[in-house]
Order: sequence, then C-alpha cells, then structure tokens
Amino acid sequence: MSSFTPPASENPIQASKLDLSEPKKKAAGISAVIESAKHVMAETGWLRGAKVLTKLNQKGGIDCPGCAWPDPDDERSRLGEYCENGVKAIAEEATKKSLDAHFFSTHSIQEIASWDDYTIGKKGRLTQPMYLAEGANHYTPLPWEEAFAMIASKLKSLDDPNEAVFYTSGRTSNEAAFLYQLFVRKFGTNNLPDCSNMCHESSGRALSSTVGIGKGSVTLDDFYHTEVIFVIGQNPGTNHPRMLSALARAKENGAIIISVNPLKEAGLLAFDDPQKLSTIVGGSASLTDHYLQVRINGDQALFKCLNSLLVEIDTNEPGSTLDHKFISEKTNGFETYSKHLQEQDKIALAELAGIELDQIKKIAHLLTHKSKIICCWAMGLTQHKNAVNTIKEVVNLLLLKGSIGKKGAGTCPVRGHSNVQGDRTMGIHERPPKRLLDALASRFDFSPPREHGYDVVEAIKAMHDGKAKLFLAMGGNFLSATPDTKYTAEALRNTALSVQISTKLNRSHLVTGREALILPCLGRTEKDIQSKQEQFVSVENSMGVVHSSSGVLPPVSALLKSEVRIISDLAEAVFGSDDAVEWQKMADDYDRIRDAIEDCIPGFEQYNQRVREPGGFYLPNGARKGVFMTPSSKAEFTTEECAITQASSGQFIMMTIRSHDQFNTTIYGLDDRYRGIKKERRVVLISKADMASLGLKKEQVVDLENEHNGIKRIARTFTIVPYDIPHGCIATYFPEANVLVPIDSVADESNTPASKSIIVRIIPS
Ligand SMILES: Nc1nc2c(c(=O)[nH]1)N[C@H]1C(S)=C(S)[C@@H](COP(=O)(O)OP(=O)(O)OC[C@H]3O[C@@H](n4cnc5c(=O)[nH]c(N)nc54)[C@H](O)[C@@H]3O)O[C@H]1N2
Ligand SMILES: Nc1nc2c(c(=O)[nH]1)N[C@H]1C(S)=C(S)[C@@H](COP(=O)(O)OP(=O)(O)OC[C@H]3O[C@@H](n4cnc5c(=O)[nH]c(N)nc54)[C@H](O)[C@@H]3O)O[C@H]1N2
Ligand SMILES: [Mo]
Repeated sequence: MSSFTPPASENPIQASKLDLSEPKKKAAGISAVIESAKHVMAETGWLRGAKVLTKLNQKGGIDCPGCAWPDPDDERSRLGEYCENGVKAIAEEATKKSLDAHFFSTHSIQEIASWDDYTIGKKGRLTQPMYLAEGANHYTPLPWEEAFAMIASKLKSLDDPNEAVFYTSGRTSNEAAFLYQLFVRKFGTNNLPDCSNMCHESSGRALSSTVGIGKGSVTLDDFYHTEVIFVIGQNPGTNHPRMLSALARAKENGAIIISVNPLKEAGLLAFDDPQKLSTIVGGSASLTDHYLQVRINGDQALFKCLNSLLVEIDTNEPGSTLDHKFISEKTNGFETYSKHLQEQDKIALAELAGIELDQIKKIAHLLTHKSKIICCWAMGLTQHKNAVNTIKEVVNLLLLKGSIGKKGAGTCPVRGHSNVQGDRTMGIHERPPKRLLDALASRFDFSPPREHGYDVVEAIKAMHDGKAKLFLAMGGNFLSATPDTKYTAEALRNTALSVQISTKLNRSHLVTGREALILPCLGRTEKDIQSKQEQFVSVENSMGVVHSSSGVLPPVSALLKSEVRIISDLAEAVFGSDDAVEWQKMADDYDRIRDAIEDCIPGFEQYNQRVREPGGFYLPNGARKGVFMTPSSKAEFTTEECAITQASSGQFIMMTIRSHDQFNTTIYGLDDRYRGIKKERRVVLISKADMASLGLKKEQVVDLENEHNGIKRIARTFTIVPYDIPHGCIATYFPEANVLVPIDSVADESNTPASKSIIVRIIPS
C-alpha cells in the first residue's frame, strides 16, 4: 500500500492485501491434511516428500522438528503421527531449494534485508560456509578450516572467556547439546543463553521451587485417565496440533476441558481428527466445555479467585473439596496460604481477571468432587512480569486438590521446540547445577567455571555495553526472536564476530557483528554419516521421554557438517588435536558421546542400550510419583499478592502471538487460517467496542507506540482487524511486533521477556 512508510530494515513490511473472514470454530480435518500435503510436496517434490513423511514420528524414524508434544507410547497410525504444522516444518527443512555462493554474490545483505521474512525463508537451505568481511556487502565462500581457525583465533584473543556468548535454539540434539556445553565450559564460561530463557523459563522456576522439578509431571497416558483438563494460555490447534487428538480421546473417556484464553481459538473449540476416518467423513469432536475468556495477564487473579472459592466451599462443607490427607502429608505452607485466600476480595479478583464471578463459581463447584486434574499451559502464562507467581498459583490449585503424583493428574507445561527440554537436561544452562559441573570436572579432568553466565536478556545487554564481543549461535534466529529488535540489532552490530550455525537463511545472518560467519549444518531429516557409519541422535520430548531420531534424506549439500562435527572441529581448532577430551573420536561415533552423557547426567543409565529400544525411555521424575525434591521434601504452597499488569486509560495491553503459518521466526505463509486473517501479518486484533471508542475503522492503518523508562518505541503500519478479544486487550504477531518489547520489561525471577503484556498506544497513521 503506497501510504505505508517502510519500517526499519530489521523489521520490514509485508505485502498488504489483507483478506478477512469469520474465525473458524473447529480445527484440522481433511482441509488440514490437504494443506500439509500441498506444502510438503511443493517444497520437496513427491519422492523426497513421501520418503520423509513415512518416517515421521515412527519408532526409529525422524523426530518431528515441529514441536515437543510426545508420540503415543503404545500405538501408531499407519500414516504416522503427523500434523499439518509438523509437515510444514519438515517441508521447510527438506526443501530441494538451496543457496550457494552465487546467491550471495548476486544479492547484497542490504538487498536481502529489504525482503520480508517469508521471502527470505523460501530461498532454501544454506549449503556452504560463508564469510562477511568487515565493511563488506556480500558474503563470500570460505573453507571450513579457515572458518574454524578464524573463530578459534578470535576466541583466544578475548581478554576473558566471559566476553563470548554461546546461544542455543531448541532443535539441537542431546548429543550436540552435550558436546557444545562441554566445549563452552572448557573454554571457560557459562554464557549459554538459550531459547528457553524466552519460553518456559518461568515454568522451570515456578515448578522447581514448588514441586522440586522444573519439568512437567504428566505422561500422555494421564490424559486418558483424568477428570478435568485446563488448557491455559495455549493455542494447540496451531502450535501443538497432535495434542488435540489427546484432548479428544480424554473427552471420549469423560474428561471435562476448561480453556483459559483471551481468544476463542478454533483448535480449542472443536476438532476433526485427521487420523480418524470417521471424522474425515463427517462429524467432529467438540473440545472445550467451559471457555474462560480471561483478559490478558488476568490469570493470577483468576486462579487466586478459584482457589479461594475452593477453600470457601470446603470450609462450609468440610472434606468436600480439598484433599486434606495430601495437604497434610505432602505439602508445606497451607495454613498461611488458606488464611491469605480467606482475606481475598473475590469480586475484585474476578474483575481483574475479566471473568464473571458466577462463571468462576461454576468452575469451583465443578471441581468440588474431582481429584484428577491436569493443568496444561504455554506462552500465555510464561511471558508476563508476574509469570512465575501466576504458574505458582496454578500449582496451588493442583496442591489443594491433591492432583499431582498420581495417575490422571499433574502439571503439563507444553514445551515449544522439539528438543528444548533435552537441551536443558544436557546442561545448556547459564546457571548450571553444581552436580553437573562436578561431574564434568571429574569425567573430563578440567575446572569448569562456577559463576553464572548470561541469559538471553543479559547477553543482549552485555553485547550492547561492549562487555561481550563474540556471539555464536547454535541454531535459532536471535535477532528476530529476542525483544527490542532495534536495541538487539545494535547489540549484535557491536560485536567483533557473529557466527550462526544454521540450516536456513534468516535475519540474524543479515544483522551481524563487524565480521560474520554462516556455518551450514545438517537438519534432522538428513542422513548423518560420520566415519562411514550412519549415526542417529536423540531428543527428549515434553513429557521426559528420550528417544532416537534418524534422518533419511541425502544431505542437500556435500559440504554440510553435522552440529556434532562442527563443535568437535571447532574444539580442535581451539584446544589443539592432542586435547584430553577426544573431540573427534566422539564425533566419529555418537555412542561415545552418549557414554559420556551417561557418566555425567542422572537418569541416562545404559543410555546406548535403552535409546535403541523402540519408543525410548522415560527419565526419572519425582513429582510424577509424588516425591518432591524441594529442600523441605514437600510440595510448597506459594502465598503471593496479585500483581497484574494493567494499561491506563488510552493504552492497551498487547500480546504477541503466533499465526497458523509460522514456526517462531520462520514464516511459512501469510495466512492465519483459523483466525480468518489472510495475506497480511502486520495486523492488530482489537474489540469492536475499543475500535468504536477510538473511532477506528476496520482495516484502518495505525502505528503502535509505547514509552518505557523514558525510551519511546514505535512499530508502524499495522492494519486494524476487529476481533472477539477482551476490552483493553490487543494482539499482534511475533516477530513483527518485537520492536515494541522493551529490553527491561521482563518476568520477575525468570527474566523472560514479557512479550505477552506489552503496554502500547494506538496512533492512527
Ligand atoms: N506451528 C507452530 N508450532 C509451534 C511453534 C510455532 O511457532 N508454530 N512454536 C513452538 C514454540 S517454541 C512454542 S514455545 C510453542 C508456543 O505455543 P503457544 O504458547 O500456544 O503459542 P502462542 O502463539 O505464543 O500462544 C499463546 C496463546 O496464549 C494466549 N494468551 C496470550 N496471553 C495470554 C494471557 O495473558 N492469558 C492466557 N490465559 N492466555 C494468553 C494467546 O491467545 C494464544 O492462544 O509452540 C511450539 N510449536
Ligand atoms: N514477541 C515474542 N517473542 C518471542 C516469542 C513470543 O511468543 N513473542 N516466543 C519466544 C519463544 S517461545 C521462543 S522458543 C523463541 C524462538 O527463538 P529461536 O529458537 O532463536 O528462533 P527460531 O525462529 O525457532 O529459529 C529458526 C532458525 O533456526 C535455524 N534452524 C532450524 N533448524 C535447525 C537445526 O536443526 N539446526 C540448526 N543449527 N539450526 C536450525 C534456521 O536457520 C531457522 O532460521 O522466540 C521467542 N520470542
Ligand atoms: Mo518456545
């Protein structure tokens, strides 16, 4: 549209041909299957497509790089467990298209930066190492050895190992993650920020301190034996489509589903299971029984209100609602918490939540005689200032009901990236546990650094301040995924060297340090052959199952290296070929890495044997068994006042969410099919009532701006979309709106960017 002013190159506009229709009232079904087949075949061709799809999520096949939702333990459909968006993730990686030196000699980084993310992503796979010299406009090819020598010499020239930052995204396998953290710690730093810092860090913090383990407690089987499932701040129809099958089956078994979300997401309303022929032919499973359309960030108030009602009902009718045996035997802090709840003004809490008190009362009565409850949540809870305390309030509910540590009940933080949980288990953590460092010290005979490293937000600030000078990323798209795009771009540009180990081109290859390197790696769909032997890797899903993943396709280029080999070659360049750690031997045979993991990380006994069993093995999980590894050996109730982010008059609270056509910063297409928004991503979802009070028209173009700690941020040219969303709340897509997330607007304790509660004003442009 000619009236658009182009935003900064870090954040360009999309072609605007907005096409709006009514939001859908159900998810998946045959249309999703057709959608996915179209995507994969267009990118890969029939032969590659068929090869990869028949192996997807099969035992001994490829772990889907889409999300971390588990595969069923016991059964598989003949077509495999796949979903529309998993297939899109596969198509993105298994594409036939590739980028070579000619592409980079033809297109300058300035030119590529002027394209939108969709266009950049569609250019294909990276195929050879590339170098961007200081002041240069074009990447040029360079041999692998020179790339490693360059990184090694820069690393060695730093005054302090803590001047280097080593980021990880969540697709990295257990084997690569273990070797990577070993390399980084042997180099001398714990600067291992990862995507978790922006994702489920708040869940990890809340769960570790209350139930003694930073992961969820349920297995998939628990879904089939539960009475009530809460789905809070999560959009599974788009982001974890295979979860819908589990919800539908739970429902068939009698479970009640309660959704808590400011938006009526299609996938939570109803579902046509593409794995079931009966639903393809007709008929769909309705899912949610009670939809609580909470205001953005109202969840802490909602759950506090619900919990006070439960205590009130139990006081009037003792023993009807609370599990007193569980509370007295297994928990701490109930007295203080129940006293706090009795002092709460429930009407005020309901108002803060934006839900009628009567509706919350209905839920409380429904829970009265139920004892098996599962609480699922994702980014709608984790990316707020009060995220950790909100999740603790959800845990309080489970503790009041004795709903943890038994079948059909427990915590279910639904993870994002397919191996983000495994990467943490392997030690990708800026605050490593002492146990891990001691194990590394004795197994590999060196002194790992003990002081904590930078998380994502701290790393950006350190680069901005010139305290960190070298940035290396194992996957991901740091520039676009992180908050405050302009500030982060300045931070990256302030480094001497930035290195991206990647499969696909993205904006982090264009906004770089003074010098930059692209190191292209194998993806999960590709065969990984080392020393003439085919290797497999392993991953951990959202429910703590560790299993193998083996690629099937020939690599898109002979020049690609596996992530494991890249780390071992880099380690050799830094530490020399006679280093005490046998880097190359480990890369020659991944069994040796798994042996080392077994020696250093609890729960991996007989790793090589058990990972070869079909379906893999479960890691130990105390909370699952009702054993709480907290200092008191009890589960802890948390008593915290409500602290809800609120916008003052003239302002809105904004959440940045995913559309149906993206995987994080990878844009598969410009449509958000279930929400009825097509061909444009720079949109603002806003209620008709708020539009009327601001005098805004449908499809009017506006700017969004805010001011935080004296700094003004602006994101231009967003189109108004009337939507069913609570008053005072608006929604935009991630990553387009990340320019508006202030670097110091973070969750307490977890330091996660508060990218779901951004205060903004809407300015007609
Ligand atoms: N296809 C696809 N799959 C993915 C991803 C992807 O981008 N595409 N990303 C992966 C990753 S890394 C992750 S972390 C997950 C993300 O999975 P989700 O957490 O489902 O992703 P978001 O789009 O961020 O959605 C957040 C949901 O929370 C709601 N919400 C926002 N604010 C609030 C709030 O204050 N309270 C409540 N109750 N709800 C709120 C939004 O309306 C939305 O429905 O998905 C993973 N899977
Ligand atoms: N405003 C806002 N910001 C957010 C969020 C939000 O909801 N709102 N969500 C946050 C969340 S939950 C997350 S997890 C982060 C995601 O942050 P990241 O994980 O950093 O981002 P991705 O977009 O998943 O990274 C995509 C890139 O990874 C590379 N890649 C893909 N597969 C592989 C592989 O197998 N190996 C290697 N080495 N590289 C590979 C490709 O080059 C691709 O371009 O973003 C966060 N940022
Ligand atoms: Mo995530």
